Amino acid sequence: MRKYLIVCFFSLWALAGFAQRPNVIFIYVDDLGYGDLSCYGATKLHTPNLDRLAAQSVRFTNAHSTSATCTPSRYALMTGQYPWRRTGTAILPGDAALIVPTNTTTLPKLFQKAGYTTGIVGKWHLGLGDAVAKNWNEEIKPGPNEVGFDYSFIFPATADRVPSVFVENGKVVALDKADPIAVDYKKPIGNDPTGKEHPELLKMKSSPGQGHDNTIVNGIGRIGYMSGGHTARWTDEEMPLTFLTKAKSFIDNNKSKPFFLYYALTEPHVPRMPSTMFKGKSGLGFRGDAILQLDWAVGEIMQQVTAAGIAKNTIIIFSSDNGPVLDDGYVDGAVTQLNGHTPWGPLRGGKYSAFEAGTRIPLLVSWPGNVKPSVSDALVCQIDFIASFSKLLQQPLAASEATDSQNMLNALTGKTKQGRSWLVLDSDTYAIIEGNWKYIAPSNGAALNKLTNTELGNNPKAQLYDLSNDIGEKNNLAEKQPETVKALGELLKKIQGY
Ligand code: NG6
Ligand code: CA
Repeated sequence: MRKYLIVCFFSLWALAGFAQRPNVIFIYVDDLGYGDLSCYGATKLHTPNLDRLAAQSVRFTNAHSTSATCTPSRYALMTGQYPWRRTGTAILPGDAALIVPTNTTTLPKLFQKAGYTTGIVGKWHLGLGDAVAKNWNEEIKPGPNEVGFDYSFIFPATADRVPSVFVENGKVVALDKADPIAVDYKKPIGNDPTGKEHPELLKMKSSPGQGHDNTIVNGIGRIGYMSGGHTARWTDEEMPLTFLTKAKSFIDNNKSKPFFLYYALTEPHVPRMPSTMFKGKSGLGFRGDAILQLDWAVGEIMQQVTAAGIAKNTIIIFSSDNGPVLDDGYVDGAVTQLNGHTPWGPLRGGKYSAFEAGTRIPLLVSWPGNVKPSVSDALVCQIDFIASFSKLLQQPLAASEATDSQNMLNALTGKTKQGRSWLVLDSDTYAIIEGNWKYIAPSNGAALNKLTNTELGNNPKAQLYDLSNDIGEKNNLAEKQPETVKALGELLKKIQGY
């Protein structure tokens, strides 16, 4: 009977035209801009490994995260639902509870259902446990393992937030029980120095007014306070190798059966504290160095996949969770050593922004033998991976599951340049792209994020841009095209259910 089922299963795959179920490695980087890679036109920075990946990929020029910051984009990627459908999906503190319901269909659960082994290595930022108050010294759950990952090696929130520790399958790595961890985002705890009181102890200054001056870990002021867990605290310079080693072992351990690896690198998010190998290498300050470092990690993964003999049958996807930012909390040379580099490429705005640079991000999809290298301007979004993989894996989704995800498999694999007809984006405000039109809803939010020097795209008046000839969103056509404004405003409301 079992044998019969197995035969049946593989015949289905054969019917679908795939010899073997492909492995999937999804490489997700943090705050990398549309113009940050040489395969996307950067000339001041050279990212040869991503160039190599791009040369075997569909390279997307109109791909988006749903949101201009991390938590909501990752929520959408995991659940196939717009983050604004659920409250509490904005940037999370490091002690937040898990925001992905454990009974929701998720991208990794879909792979599990299809018989894959699933793993996450890297940044999580979707909360842990049932409540803010939690014991970091016992098993912490629910977390990634309860929403679809068989294996997890993560840090809880962001590299600039406490607790600055790794968590492997729910347990803090290298924790000394005699030195228990406590975390507080409201008031100082323990006796560790803070960046505010002891700036002389910092190896990298925090930017004035940005608040990265609480507990010092590894000579860097963080957001939030932690005490204890001294042996478990990470060393930023070692982080890339730590994650890479875990990702490589996951690949090695699972190479003989289909696997899904979500490899979520922290680069080039702050604090940028590259390893010695990359410090000063880019000539553009630590942000540039961090980009070279992530490029190197991508090359290492590609090499590992080749060495394991699975390159042909492995899909590698590369993307970023939101657009670029220079000064996001530390004085690290990103502004002063920019040297003419344009992380946002031809786009306006950046991280936090309703303008295109907030959410239009690099996206590469590689699958040797199955995906013909090309450039695609199809409108696609990370929210679509779950529906697209549901198609590829032949694991149908019920109407109530991943409700905002659209099957873009043919666009993602380069078979068509027809993508979505519309897409809703969020930052402080909402925007919708339909065809060449981009509508940004009126907002009373600040026009400029003064701390990061980012144009946020907020305007009390409606904005309408024709992206076919104004990708830099300079020419607001709202007054000239009131009917288009009205139609897009109504479409947005309809999608949002108002
Ligand atoms: C912001 C932080 C910023 C960064 C961001 C999260 C301040 C002033 N700024 O609130 O440094 O941590 O949150 O980035 O606190 S994200 O990519 O994870 O969304
Ligand atoms: Ca981010």
